[in-house]
Amino acid sequence: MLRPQDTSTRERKSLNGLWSFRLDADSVGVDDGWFRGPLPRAREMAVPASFNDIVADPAVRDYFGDIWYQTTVHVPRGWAGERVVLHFESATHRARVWVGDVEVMQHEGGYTPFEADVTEHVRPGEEVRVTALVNNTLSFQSIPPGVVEDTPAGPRQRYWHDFFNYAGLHRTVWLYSTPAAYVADLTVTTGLEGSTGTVQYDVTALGSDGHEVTVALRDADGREVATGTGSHGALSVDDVHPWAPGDGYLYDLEVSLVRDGRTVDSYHQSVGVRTVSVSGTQFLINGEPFYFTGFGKHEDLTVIGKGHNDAFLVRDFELLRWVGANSFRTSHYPYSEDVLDYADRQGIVLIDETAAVGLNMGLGGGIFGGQGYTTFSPETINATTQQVHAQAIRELIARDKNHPSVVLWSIANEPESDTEAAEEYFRPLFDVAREADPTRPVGFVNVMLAPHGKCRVSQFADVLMLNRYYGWYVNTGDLPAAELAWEQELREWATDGKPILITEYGADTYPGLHSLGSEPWSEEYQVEYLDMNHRVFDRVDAVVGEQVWNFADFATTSGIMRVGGNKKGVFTRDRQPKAAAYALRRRWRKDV
Ligand code: GCB
Repeated sequence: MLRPQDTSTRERKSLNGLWSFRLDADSVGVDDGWFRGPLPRAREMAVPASFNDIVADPAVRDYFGDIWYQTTVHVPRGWAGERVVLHFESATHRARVWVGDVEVMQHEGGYTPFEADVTEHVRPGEEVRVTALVNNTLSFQSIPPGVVEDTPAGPRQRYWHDFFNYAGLHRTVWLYSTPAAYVADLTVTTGLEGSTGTVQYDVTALGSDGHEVTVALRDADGREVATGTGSHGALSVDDVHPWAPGDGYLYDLEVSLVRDGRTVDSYHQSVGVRTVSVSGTQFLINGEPFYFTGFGKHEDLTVIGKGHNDAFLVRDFELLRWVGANSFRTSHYPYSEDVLDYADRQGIVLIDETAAVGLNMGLGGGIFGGQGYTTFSPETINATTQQVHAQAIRELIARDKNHPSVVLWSIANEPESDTEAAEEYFRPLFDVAREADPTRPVGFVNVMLAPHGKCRVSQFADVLMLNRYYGWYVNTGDLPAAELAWEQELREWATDGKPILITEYGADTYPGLHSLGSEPWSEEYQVEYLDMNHRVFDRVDAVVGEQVWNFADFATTSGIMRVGGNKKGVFTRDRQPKAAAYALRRRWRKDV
């Protein structure tokens, strides 16, 4: 599925703004036909945004179940004869959508796009009603999983990931047009041979019998550097300017459908010419060893929750550059496509992760220990979940395959991985990822509970991604002991001969809390904790990167392990630096 865009043959109209909104705790809306007219007894709600922190009612914040959104849109007059498509960039965690009285689509999964051809249900020049029934309940068959437990005080949603279950319409909703014959999909892969770049392309066109596909590649100054015909082929670029970390150089590939000399459809794809590979314990970008510096992040903001915001997008990337980060992981779900597009342009390297987080009954919300369930079983995470997970992997790769910034797929964060059931569950999922994208390495993020020798899933991974909290969750406050234990574990992993990425290490830090004795939670401790980790990483050659947990403080469920959320941010939730930010800047930036 291609992201909607305006071109010489296409137009799009954003449906963002204030929508009618209503919770439906008893799930009566479908039977009562709420989509058949103006949403009864509705209030207004911002799109894009999570609804949770907007309404001044704790019951709404923690609500789970059915949620209705509705708006109307004028279909442009000029779209007569065109194909009209309704496109949601995401709906968390699932949705059913009606146009007028007709249900046009359903989608499972809260962080990837979905769309429907609605040409037959709209009339250019007229207004049409769009109604979305969003549902944010997590179950053992959703990604991420959760469970609704009956308690004396009523049903309660439980889940095992350490961030607040924000929900709603977090990203743009589009109505867009294409010609009846259109470019439906496009896959681009690139290569480098000395100063020559190659751009392989594969176009899927629909409704296009008798049309010819042509492609033109232009450099950043708009100069045409290569052309081709046919739905697939390889272009060669002399004196190529590669895409590289810190140098987000992009070419523009224009794909056209041509008939009788006339361009019927045109679509533009940014292309960064770069290679990614793993060789022994090295991670190579353009054939050069790459060392990741950066963070695990979240889409998390005050008031709008997981709603996308361009100002914070730019602010966050400013801070990444300021601190010397060259990369981040889209922990723990696919981020807005605006983030990926921006990372391409800024030359920021991404580890792109699915929403498979919390598949581990040995932990929950920062707490180690049994959560009262067996992780993999017919009643809990089972074959159905595995199918949903496989689909989440396919949708992530289908959406993000053409982004040069994405160098590695992470198919899960900290799942149970030390059991036979885990091995059986994950083996086919690695195949799914590799089939969907043979060009990028694939991995998953390993948890401390499954150390080297016990983990049965890391055998399938091209890169070892480790989250470790020596000096925080273990050896708390004892950095010398932490340093010994951490180095010992890391050296064991290094015997696997694969690159090791430290995808999480961090210490909760209350901004403004100081302690000469460098006690946990103080800004001094966070600095010393990071220093200790860096000494360890620098002594183990197989370590190819360090991503601190977390870029910024973020919202979580309430619990005795959290003080107003997770405070492991190097920046506060409003994006101001803690002392650790300056320490990282000194390590990561060679120029200051
Ligand atoms: C982890 C998780 C992350 C948590 C973090 C923590 O290992 O991957 O989601 O927020 O630990 O702070 O406990």
